[in-house]
Amino acid sequence: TESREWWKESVVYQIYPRSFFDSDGDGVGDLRGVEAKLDYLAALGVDVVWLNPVYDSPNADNGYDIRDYRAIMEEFGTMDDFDRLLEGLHDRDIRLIMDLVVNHTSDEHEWFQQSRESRESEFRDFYIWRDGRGDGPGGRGEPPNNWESAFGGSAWTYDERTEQYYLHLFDEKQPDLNWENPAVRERIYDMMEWWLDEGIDGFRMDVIDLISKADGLPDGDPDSGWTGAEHFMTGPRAHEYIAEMYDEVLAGRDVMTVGEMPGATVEEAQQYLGPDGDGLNMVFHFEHVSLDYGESGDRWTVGEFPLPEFKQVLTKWQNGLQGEGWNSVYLGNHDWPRIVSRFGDDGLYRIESAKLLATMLFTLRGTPYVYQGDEIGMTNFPFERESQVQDVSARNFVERKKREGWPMDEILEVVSYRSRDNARTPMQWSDDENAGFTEGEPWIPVNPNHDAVNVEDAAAREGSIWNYYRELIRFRKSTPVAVYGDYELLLPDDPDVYAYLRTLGDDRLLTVLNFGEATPTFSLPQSVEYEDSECVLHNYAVDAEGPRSFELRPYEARVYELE
Ligand code: TEU
Repeated sequence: TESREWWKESVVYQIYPRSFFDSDGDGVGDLRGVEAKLDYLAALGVDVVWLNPVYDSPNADNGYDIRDYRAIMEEFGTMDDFDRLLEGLHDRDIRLIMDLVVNHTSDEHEWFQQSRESRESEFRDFYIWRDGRGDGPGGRGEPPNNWESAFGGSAWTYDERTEQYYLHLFDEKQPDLNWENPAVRERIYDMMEWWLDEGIDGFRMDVIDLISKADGLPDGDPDSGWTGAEHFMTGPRAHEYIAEMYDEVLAGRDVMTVGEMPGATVEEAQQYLGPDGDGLNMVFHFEHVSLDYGESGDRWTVGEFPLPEFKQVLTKWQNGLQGEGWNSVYLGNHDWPRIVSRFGDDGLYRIESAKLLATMLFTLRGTPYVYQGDEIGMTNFPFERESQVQDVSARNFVERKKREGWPMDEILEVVSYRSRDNARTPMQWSDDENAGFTEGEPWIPVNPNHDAVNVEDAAAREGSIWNYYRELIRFRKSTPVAVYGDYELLLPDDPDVYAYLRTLGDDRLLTVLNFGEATPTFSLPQSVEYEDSECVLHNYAVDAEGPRSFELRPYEARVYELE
């Protein structure tokens, strides 16, 4: 049987501090702003906060380009503010996990500054430097291989000073660290220990499956969605490094870890996690959130989103990690569009569909992650102008398409669906100016729908999305089968309905989710027998009859306890 752990029973709430709450009127959210909302988090009932990067950074990628791992970004506050926040969380029995970004640093990090100084620098091998290929323009040669940056363009940038290229899988201001170098690993482990000694409760590890690059850095398949990926997603020594990190830093500490892994398969996850695995607790895999990638194989074309495939992917992970690890359950975060806009309906059925998605998050097997604002059903941003696009990856897309001669309205159409900015607009606290997020000028525009979609309204309104999240959180806490129950998919081929059963001893939970506007009839397979049933969660009024057969309303969600 599954071992009982606090991080399996927890609900995680993700805070993107830049957009959460601004305490000092400079238009940027900050640590004191999070502190000011601690009672809000406690009222919602979450157990763990995951804080996106708050370290000193020039913000080429909003904090994912770290200049100093042991200092707080000035805009966000001071180390004192951090300590106060941590204390305030712990006082409320809420744990804190921090983003650990160690695939790369900022090019302004002292290590890189030294590394780029000369080929003889003791920090040279902290990063990945190579000569260009051939003679190329100005004698620099072409980039050492054909790998692409996740944000578009070559993954290599030429540096005049020492006449070599350095590798960056993300922006050119995010040079990749060289994990082959034991001195790099040692510095990282020291830094992790330093933060754990500060009293934090774990890490969300940014793109941690990318840290090992294949020997010789061979060219990648140019037709894959991310050229080079097969040579750096779970590269040859990824498991070894993570197991080492576990032994050196994490073993024996009561912390929680979740590795963000853009390329991870179930089999790889089993090894990162499982009982004989590398020691991580959870991974964020990308399979269910990349199903609608179009013909480009990445997020910049829009494809189909078939429910049977979605169910099949989630089911593969539910079953694949049974006894072999533990799932993280998420539908969005700061890198994806708003979940209700993407998987639900942000118009007529915004409330119903937001509740349906929440029902799924809290009744699958795994630890649920709630991204700030999803608990009030925040939606994508209505982009109208190019100047509204801020995210580095979306900006690069806009520039690329402009060069290709695309009309701006077509570019903005894709951006509206895809840009990470959608999830980064300020948290909507009230219907006041700037949604109560700041007294100043917000760093990114507030969604105009804050007049209707905001915390103040939702918290006071019976039947709101917010109150439903609260109910779900309480439900999960008091219902062991919702946490530990085995998972079984029902009606795999049903194109409209996602239904599954969770079983723990004599306890059974049946979840039925209607993913659309159609009104299909649900029929519980005869093999599932029960004497009595009670509908314990629902987003419409439900009659007393059992779940044997009933017609579903648009985006209807029901959870039954079966006896
Ligand atoms: O994201 C990793 C990642 O691969 C993507 O989701 C990325 O946002 C996408 O490819 C861009 O189009 C993590 C962080 O969550 C993200 O915010 C950072 O930008 C990225 O790593 C680099 O640190």
